[in-house]
Amino acid sequence: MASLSSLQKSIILVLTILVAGANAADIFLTWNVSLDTTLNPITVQQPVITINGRFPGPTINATTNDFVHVNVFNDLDESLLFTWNGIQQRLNSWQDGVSGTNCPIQPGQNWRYKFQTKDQIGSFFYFPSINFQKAGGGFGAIRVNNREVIAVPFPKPEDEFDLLIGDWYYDSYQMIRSVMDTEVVAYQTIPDIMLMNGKVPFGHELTKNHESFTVTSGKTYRFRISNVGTVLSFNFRIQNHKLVLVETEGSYTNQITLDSLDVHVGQSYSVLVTMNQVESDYYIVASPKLINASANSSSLVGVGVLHYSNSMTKLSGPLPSGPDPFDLDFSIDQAKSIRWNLTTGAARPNPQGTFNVNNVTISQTFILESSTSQIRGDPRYSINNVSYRVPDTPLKLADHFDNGSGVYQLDWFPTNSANDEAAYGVSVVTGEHKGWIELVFDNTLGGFMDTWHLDGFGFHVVGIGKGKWGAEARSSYNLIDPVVRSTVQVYPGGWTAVYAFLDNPGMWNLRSQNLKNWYLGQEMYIRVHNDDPNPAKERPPPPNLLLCGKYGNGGDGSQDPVGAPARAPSPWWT
Ligand SMILES: *C1O[C@H](CO)[C@@H](O)[C@H](O)[C@H]1NC(C)=O
Ligand SMILES: *[C@@H]1O[C@H](CO)[C@@H](O)[C@H](O)[C@H]1NC(C)=O
Ligand SMILES: *[C@@H]1O[C@H](CO)[C@@H](O)[C@H](O)[C@H]1NC(C)=O
Ligand SMILES: *[C@@H]1O[C@H](CO)[C@@H](O)[C@H](O)[C@H]1NC(C)=O
Ligand SMILES: *[C@@H]1O[C@H](CO)[C@@H](O)[C@H](O)[C@H]1NC(C)=O
Ligand SMILES: *[C@@H]1O[C@H](CO)[C@@H](O)[C@H](O)[C@H]1NC(C)=O
Ligand SMILES: *[C@@H]1O[C@H](CO)[C@@H](O)[C@H](O)[C@H]1NC(C)=O
Ligand SMILES: *[C@@H]1O[C@H](CO)[C@@H](O)[C@H](O)[C@H]1NC(C)=O
Repeated sequence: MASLSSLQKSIILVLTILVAGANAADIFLTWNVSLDTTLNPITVQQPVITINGRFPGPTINATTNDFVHVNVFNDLDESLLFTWNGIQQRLNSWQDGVSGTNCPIQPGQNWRYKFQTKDQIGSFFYFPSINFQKAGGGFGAIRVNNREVIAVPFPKPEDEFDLLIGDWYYDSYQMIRSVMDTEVVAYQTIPDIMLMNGKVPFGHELTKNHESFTVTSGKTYRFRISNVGTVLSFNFRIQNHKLVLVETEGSYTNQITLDSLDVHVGQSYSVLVTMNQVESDYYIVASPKLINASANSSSLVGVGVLHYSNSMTKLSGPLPSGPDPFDLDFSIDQAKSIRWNLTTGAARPNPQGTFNVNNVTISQTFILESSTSQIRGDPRYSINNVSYRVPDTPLKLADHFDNGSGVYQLDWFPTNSANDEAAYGVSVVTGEHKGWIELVFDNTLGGFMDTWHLDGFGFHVVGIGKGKWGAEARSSYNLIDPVVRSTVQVYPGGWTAVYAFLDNPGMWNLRSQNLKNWYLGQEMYIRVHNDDPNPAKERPPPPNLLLCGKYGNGGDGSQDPVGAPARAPSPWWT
């Protein structure tokens, strides 16, 4: 057979992709979301948010470009929204499910999301975005698989496991929320326990069941690990086994072999683990960072079991030790070693490196400092001394009907330095459509990790450093192969810089993934607007658009039966 010319090959490739594109599937899901008071993941009685009776909720298993329809029935006694952490909602912030884009789904009501996993692959998770509900459950994994026609840069694993790990409180999320809503001191308690897929640590005194994975000797498995917690970063490791890092939040990474991996709140990673040890049981450990949790006394160390199918051994002995939890250099060095694999394809066959940043023109720079502040006596979290106040009317709705008028004032927020006075604000700033933005995050929160997330886009993580950021730091940026991800950590007293390409018109939430910080105001919105409908046209509102606030039945949003405020009114709003 004659060999094909490169033109013929290109034509075949294009046709194959067109055919594959036509195969995008529709995935229909119905979720009953309710409060379960009998599940009690730890023997303490507490309400847990379940989806179809499950905690964590069901995995969404999609492929690039699929349409996911999720019909959410809210059986809670309060309003609810889900957000799809890392799913970029191309041209469609209407489906993003945060307080600035959607009216909350009222108790007893349902609402159908329809979103596309457009041009994406990778590991993500979803969670309830309002009312501090994430601390009560309601989260679950999202997988976006490669289309058949696009090679995955490693052999097909024997199986894949979702592993959602996060800190958890013995107090109910409602109790913590009410403390934050009504008291003049912020709820200070650190979480009580680390759960793996909703299960307590192996051997824990509050033993219900622990998490366990059964594997076959000699095979390789993919673990999709997410930090679904509220505040604690953790170090993940498997006794005697190496982790081969392959993916993070939609990007294939350089494949590096690790003994352990730090995962910060809101982040997701895929690692490959080969079962090359003697038939036995092994510990799977997630130990918190920046906390003194001695390996075998603290509930804050998540412990699961890796069980070889022919193992007859019962697990005993000390947990495998990890890095010093206070050793930030270890963590920073590891973070810097995670690079984009420039030669592999992802959602499209083009190498990821086709989209590199080494020669881009930056059109905007925001320098964003996270801090705590007292505003009118209330403890709040801020960005540049401004604490976000959630308006009754979603920004996106106000934008659509009235160009934002009456709900927010565009570009009032100081994007380059802290306001000289601590203030509340509805912070919405312009992001230049099709411009590259440089976002610099400074963490002045004291001894706490912070993590940041922007809906709608990926972060090209160009720099991580100690101390306060200054323009000279730019010379240290990695512009060759920065990894692209949706959530980035910022070390205590340090900075992180990212680039993002604002090619996705919409109203996009920029937030701390640390739940308390977020709930108490550490968020803002970037409005990317495109006057020219060509070539990228933002989608019109969906036919089932919910109305609330200014546009609800009440008209002025004060006490609106259709759409209540996204959060319970609290004293400092008046
Ligand atoms: C666990 O506790 C025991 C007894 O207190 C101690 O001997 C052991 O070193 C501890 N193991 C770890 C990993 O800290
Ligand atoms: C959801 O609830 C409805 C009404 O109670 C019930 O008919 C349906 O079977 C439930 N669906 C699932 C998946 O649990
Ligand atoms: C997820 O979807 C892929 C592609 O359709 C399929 O091959 C795989 O078996 C699914 N996995 C699960 C656990 O359903
Ligand atoms: C952790 O323990 C070490 C040694 O006991 C101590 O020096 C340090 O202050 C502790 N840190 C915290 C945050 O408790
Ligand atoms: C990058 O991906 C390619 C497959 O596209 C693979 O062969 C190569 O080993 C990967 N490189 C690294 C450093 O992981
Ligand atoms: C970088 O940009 C400049 C100006 O736009 C251009 O002249 C040059 O060819 C670019 N270099 C590369 C390597 O793309
Ligand atoms: C909408 O608001 C923006 C920013 O406030 C302003 O520049 C623009 O002129 C307004 N457009 C209309 C149609 O009022
Ligand atoms: C934030 O505001 C407070 C007063 O409300 C002020 O004391 C403080 O200096 C401000 N922070 C910065 C970094 O300007």
